[in-house]
Amino acid sequence: MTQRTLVLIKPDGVRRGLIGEIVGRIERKADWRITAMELRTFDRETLELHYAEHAGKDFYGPLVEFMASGPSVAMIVEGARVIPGVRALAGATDPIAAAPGSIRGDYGVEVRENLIHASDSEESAEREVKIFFPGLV
Ligand code: RTP
Ligand code: MG
Repeated sequence: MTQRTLVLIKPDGVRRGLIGEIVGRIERKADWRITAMELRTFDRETLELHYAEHAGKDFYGPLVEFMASGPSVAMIVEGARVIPGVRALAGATDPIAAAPGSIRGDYGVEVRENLIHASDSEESAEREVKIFFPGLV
């Protein structure tokens, strides 16, 4: 089933020079393709909308600050089973619990600075695509 998902390479991934590594893992999956991509420091308003489900949690403020601390890569990835697929490539939220071989498992140590975001459902994907690529239908 063809899906689309919103993927972010977070500021830590960009700062550490891991754009190519992360994009490469996504591009090498059969059938998947990147259909939109932007490198930009996103403003707090955009990030607060994106993380609205976490508003009020203790990690929300520091999370928005971190996400606004430098450029991220936002992209739309389309292809077969891509929503659960990129989540699997990313690994568990806590990089120490994430399986070795996953992006977080291979490169992360901190829960907040965990390199990548990927939409967790079709509803989230459509909501997040509109936030980061408002010009697209
Ligand atoms: P994401 O939304 O970024 O793809 O990650 P996720 O679904 O695996 O994790 P989620 O629970 O949605 O949390 C969003 C992001 O918030 C940061 N976080 N910090 N306890 C903490 O300090 C904490 N918990 C979560 C992470 O950057 C996480 O990816
Ligand atoms: Mg999430």
